[in-house]
Formats: sequence, structure tokens, C-alpha cells
Amino acid sequence: PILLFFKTIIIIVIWINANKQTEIHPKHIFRENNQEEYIDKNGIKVVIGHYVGNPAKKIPNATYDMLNTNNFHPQPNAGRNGNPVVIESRDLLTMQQLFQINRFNLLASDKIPLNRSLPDFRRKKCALKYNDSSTYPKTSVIIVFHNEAWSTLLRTVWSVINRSPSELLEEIILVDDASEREFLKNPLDDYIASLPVKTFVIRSPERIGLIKARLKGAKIAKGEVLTFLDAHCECTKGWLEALLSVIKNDRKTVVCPVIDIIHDDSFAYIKSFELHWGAFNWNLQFRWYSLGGKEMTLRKIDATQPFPSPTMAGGLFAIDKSYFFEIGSYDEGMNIWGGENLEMSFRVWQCGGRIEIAPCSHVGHIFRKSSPYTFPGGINKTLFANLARVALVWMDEWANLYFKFNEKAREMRDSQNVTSRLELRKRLQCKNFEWYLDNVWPQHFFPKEDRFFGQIKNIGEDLCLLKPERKGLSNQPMGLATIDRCLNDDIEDELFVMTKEGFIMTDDSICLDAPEREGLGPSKVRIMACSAYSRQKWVYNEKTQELRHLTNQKCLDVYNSDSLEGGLIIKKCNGANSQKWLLKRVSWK
Ligand code: LR7
Ligand code: MN
Repeated sequence: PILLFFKTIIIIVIWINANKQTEIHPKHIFRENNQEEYIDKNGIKVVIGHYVGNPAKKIPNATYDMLNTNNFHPQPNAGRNGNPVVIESRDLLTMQQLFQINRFNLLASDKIPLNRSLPDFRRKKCALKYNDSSTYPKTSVIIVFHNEAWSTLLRTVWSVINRSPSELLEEIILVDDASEREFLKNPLDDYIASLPVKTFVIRSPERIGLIKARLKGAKIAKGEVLTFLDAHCECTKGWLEALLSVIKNDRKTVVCPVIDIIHDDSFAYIKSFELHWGAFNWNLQFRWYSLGGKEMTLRKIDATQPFPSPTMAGGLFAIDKSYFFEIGSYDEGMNIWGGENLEMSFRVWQCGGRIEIAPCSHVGHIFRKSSPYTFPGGINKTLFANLARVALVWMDEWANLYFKFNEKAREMRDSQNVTSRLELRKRLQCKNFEWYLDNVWPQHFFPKEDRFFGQIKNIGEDLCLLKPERKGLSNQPMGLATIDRCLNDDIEDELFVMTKEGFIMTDDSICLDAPEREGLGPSKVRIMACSAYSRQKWVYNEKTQELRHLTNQKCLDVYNSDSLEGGLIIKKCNGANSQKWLLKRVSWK
């Protein structure tokens, strides 16, 4: 039985020290518990969190009335200054029922006034900048929505009105993507007619998805700049000036705020990290990673300066209106949800523009753990078809890497007609994807001619390196797979890149990492977020087949024990088979 156990997947835990570089962004937060409870000052048990669909709890479904009734009952102090909302335990069941509707705590949201106060989240220096804001271009704010809650939608609108200089605000355009809720029809029209800023709703009778809905808004917008927001955001002080100032300086820069977190359960406003930029992994999933080395250094000089970002999250950004259309607006072949953010990011960078994040602009967004909408046609015809289009139009030979590992996108590949987008790329004389990777995101972990890409196999132990489970960016044990699994080189979790600088990287920007200087004994090898540090550099010797750590000169080794603890280590080089590694190339083009 021990041998059988051996033959199954072996995952060996390596403890990882906390590392400042690897702060975890909200998109990567996974909570283990269903609920967060505490006893408040009055001794009442309060529940502030829960997940949807816990079958053990037998939560009744939201009723038809719940879906169609606007239950906005503000309490003057609820959520004030960005604080969490407290729900008493007697409301727990209703709260859980309501949670299903929008996949956030609707009961909590409905208690918070539409104009709740929020702190100023900016660095002090930000408040001193932008005093020439009256010379900035005016903007139309475009908010698309499908079945959004009344309180979150209108809190978004009010946060724009209350925290934008009125001379910079041309209008607010709400685009209703075929919502079914009664209160989003006439009652919404009536309500917005009374707002102090010109605001109107345009409606699509059919569900067209967020991409086409944004285009609808953009086409009728009057402002010189278009500013897009999701329908569940809250803007904080100075957010708009910091965005528009970038566009005033360069109309070809698309600029995003720092996206803070509005907690989906408690509705607390939580400041996010300013040190991240947007990128993506091999599966074309949007990810936040630590800033590149050069940008990090520049930030130390002036942390209020906008910095470039390889991609944007998609929902929150400002763009010069004429540039938006000049550069190809959106791909109208994309449906419902997903992929448009990468498409626009690649297009803008490759065709001569820039994507930047303005650290003086902070906007909160409700991050959800699941999507409340239907995806008409299914996720294959929407998200994966959209991503297939991104790859086919912008990624050149790297499209093959994406299709190799993503069966669903591969199935959609042949039915996509991308001729007009390819023509656009040609007409705009856009640079290729290799240029993008090399220049916009030099820290990328994609395979290239100048680096190794494939499996890293141990000769002595018949094992190969295996990417740890995807739970977060770091703090994960490095895995080892047994030989029967290693034989199949189509499993992307066993594929690694080794750069000419000596970084052994895998998807999601994690690197093989060991201490710079070491004592005499063996020491553990860890998986850490890639950084430019030499503790992540390795040297492969084709003759001896050793993988040596650059600075401490020890060899990568497999610790062979029945308890399977220890896993990968570095040890004094001794020529043993367990220190011999085969770098087996895998073709991807
Ligand atoms: O069919 C639809 N029609 C719509 O009008 C589906 C959605 N929508 C609306 C919806 O009501 C919302 O206002 O479109 C907006 C975005 O939809 P979400 O909130 O479900 O998207 P998300 O926040 O989960 O996802 C992110 O990725 C999307 C990919 O298509 C969009 O680009 C979202 O705008 C984007 N959100 C952000 O960038 C906010 C920060 C998230 C991060 C990181
Ligand atoms: Mn959103």
C-alpha cells in the first residue's frame, strides 16, 4: 500500500515564509469558512458573512417578490465612512436568501445610504496635485448593467456625482442591458430625472452583453472622454481628476484607477494594493502581479506617478472618446462577458497607445465569488469564444499555446470570423505579440525562442516538477509528479520556463526559490512570486545535468524519504542521480 500511495500524486509541502512581495490581491482571496461571526458591543451575535448555496443550511431560494421589489431602507449610520454593515442574527435567513440575487449581501447594501461617506484613500501628495483640473477634458460616465440592485447602482451614480468636480462631468449614461427587474424600469427613470447631474438610461430590449452595451453608451456620449464603471462601484475623492489629467497629457493613454474592494458580505470599503499591475496567465485569465522592477524603482521616487500596466481589469477606465473609436472601440464579435479587457489591452499597447494605472485615483468595486447572470448560449459561446478571438487576432504564435491547453476555446476557434479585426490590426500597423511581451511585460513567463519550455524531470527518482495547486499566487508547496503522470506532456501544470537569466518560472508568475547563502546542511526549495532577486536564479549544466543555485552553488535534489516530507531541497553537489535533471522540451507552436 505504501508503494501504491507513492504512485498516486505526490504533493510535498514546503513551508513558505511570508514575503512582502507577495501580497494577495482580492481576486485571489479564497475563504475557508462559510461565515464570519462576532459578538457586538451589546452582546448580540452578528453574522457578517456567508456563501451562497450551502446545502447543509437549506436556505430557501429568493422569492419572485424579492427579485422584483426594491427593498432599499437606508439607516443613517450604516456603512458610514466605509465601515462594515452589521446584520443581526434574526435577519440571517432573509440575508442569505437575498444574497443569491446579486451574489452579494443585498440586505447589507440596502441599509447603506446612497451617499455614504468614505475616507480619502490617497497619499497626501495626491491632494496637492491636479490644481489645474479646470483645464481637463470633460467626461461622460458610462455604466452598463443587467439586473443590478437598486442600492448598488444608485450608490455608484451618487458617488460619481458627489466626488467629481461638476465642471468635469458632462453626463452619466446608464445602459440597461435588458434587465428584468420591475424597479429598474419606470421607477429608475423617475428617480434619475431628479438628479443634479444630467443622467439618463438607454435600454437594450435584447440581452447584448456588457461589451455591446458599452458601445451603445459610447456612441451617444457627448463628453470628450469616456469613463466606464461597473454598476457596483464607489468612487472616492479625487478619483476623476487623477484619471483625466493623464488623458490631458496624452490622449493615447487609457487610464485605470486603483481598484479597491467593497466587501461582498459586509460592504466594508477596503483599500487595495497600489503596487500591482494587471497581466494574465497561460489560460488568459486576468491576474494582478507585483510591478516590474523598473516601475518599482520609479515608484520609490514618486509613488503618485501613474505607471504602465500590461493589461487592465476591464470595468473601470477612462479613454479619450475619439481615440476609443480610432483604435477600434470593441470587438463586436464578442458576446456577453469576458475577454474584452485583454483584447483592448493588447490592441492599445500593440497599436501605439498605453495602459496606465493612476495611483491617486481610488474606486471601490464589489468583487463577487460567482456570477449572478445567465450566459445566453453558455460559457463556451461567450467567454471562451471571446478569448479565442483575443488569441486569434492579437497573440500570433502564442495563440497556439492557449489553444493547446484550453479545449473549450479550441472548440470555438474555427467558428470565429476575425477578418475585420485582423484588417484593423493591419490598418493600424500594430506591432506583434512578441514586441508586446518583450517591451510591455519583460517579466512575463511565456515561452520564447530564447528560453527553455518543457518538463523538468528528475533522473534518480522518476519524478518531475509539478506546479502547486492554484489557490493563491504564492505560499504554495511545490509539487512533484510521479513518472506515469510525467509521461503526458500535455499537462500544463508540469511545464516550466527557464530563462537565460536562470529563472525557473511557471504560470501565474511563480518561481523556484532558495536562500541566497546557506549553512552546510541541505535546505528546502520554495515556490515564491517571481522577483528579480538572485535567490531565484539557477544554472543548468547539460553535461553533469545538475541544476545549481547561482549564489549558494548547491544542487537541486529530491529528498528521498518514506514520509515524503522535505520534497525539493538544495544540497551540496555530489553527482548522485537524484541531483540529475532532464530538461525535456515541449513544442507549443
Ligand atoms: O450581460 C451582461 N450585461 C451587463 O450589462 C453582463 C454584465 N453586465 C454588466 C454588469 O451589470 C456590470 O455592471 O457589466 C458590468 C460588469 O459585469 P460584472 O460585474 O459581472 O463583471 P466582473 O466585475 O466580474 O468582471 C470584470 O471582467 C469583466 C469581463 O468582461 C468586465 O470587464 C468587468 O467590467 C470587469 N470588472 C472590473 O474590471 C472591476 C474590477 C475587477 C477586477 C480585477
Ligand atoms: Mn463587477
